[in-house]
Amino acid sequence: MSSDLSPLDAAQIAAFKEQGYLAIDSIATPDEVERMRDAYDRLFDAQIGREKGDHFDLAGVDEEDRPAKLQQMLGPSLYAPEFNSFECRETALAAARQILGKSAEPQGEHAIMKPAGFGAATPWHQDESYWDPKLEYHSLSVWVPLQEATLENGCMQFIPGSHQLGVLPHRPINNDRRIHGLEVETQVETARAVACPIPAGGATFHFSRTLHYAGENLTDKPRRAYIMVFGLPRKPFPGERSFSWLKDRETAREKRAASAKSVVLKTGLIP
Ligand SMILES: O=C(O)CCC(=O)C(=O)O
Repeated sequence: MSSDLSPLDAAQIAAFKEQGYLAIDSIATPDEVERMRDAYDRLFDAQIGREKGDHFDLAGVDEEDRPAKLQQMLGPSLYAPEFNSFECRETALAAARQILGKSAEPQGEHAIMKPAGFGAATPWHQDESYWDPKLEYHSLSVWVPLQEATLENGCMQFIPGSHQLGVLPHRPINNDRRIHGLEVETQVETARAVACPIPAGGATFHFSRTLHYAGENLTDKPRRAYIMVFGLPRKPFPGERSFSWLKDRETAREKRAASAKSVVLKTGLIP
């Protein structure tokens, strides 16, 4: 990384724009990673935000008496304000502005934790498939593992060039409307997938249409990732579009959010 204000060099920016993904070895110092991990574990141990629908099982039916296979938390900084002061947020924003332009802004943050030993795979998907189809997006995510990310614990994998596709048809995992997580319906050319193992405090970047996946966690330690979303101010989508897979959902998370009137839900950005 060349400097805090220009974290990416020209070759990295060009590669990202061409391939739709990028991996770098460092965006957060070891000391910062340790502080982030402490805050992260505190939030997940207490399942903070669950009653508002901000903590849930992305890959299962999210019932109270079943262990969550793929835990997601929306807006961790709402519950642990120290996330706002971690320097990697500024660095990631600076990198996003190098790619998208100066008007790129933070558009959300979340965390995905794969529990030790049984953390489920995150199926192939495009983030935009989760979002309001009435809006147009020029967005990217910065994914930061808080321990080494490996093939064994579920590092990120990408299909090069897939950011050039439109939004492909998706469905809830296993076609079960009670499950929050989405999977792409069309066949993915997994032989073309590029796995990106990176050290703790490294980062992968992907556009909102880049097809991506993360495998199961087969290790005896949790796989923690903190994810920041940045984008240009959203505008109305030119023309008609609707995402049929977002209709008629019946997730426990949405029910909890509706009864608690979750703030994060209203942002419409739930990758
Ligand atoms: O952390 C994961 O398992 C998946 C992350 C992801 O899908 C994302 O950041 O958009």
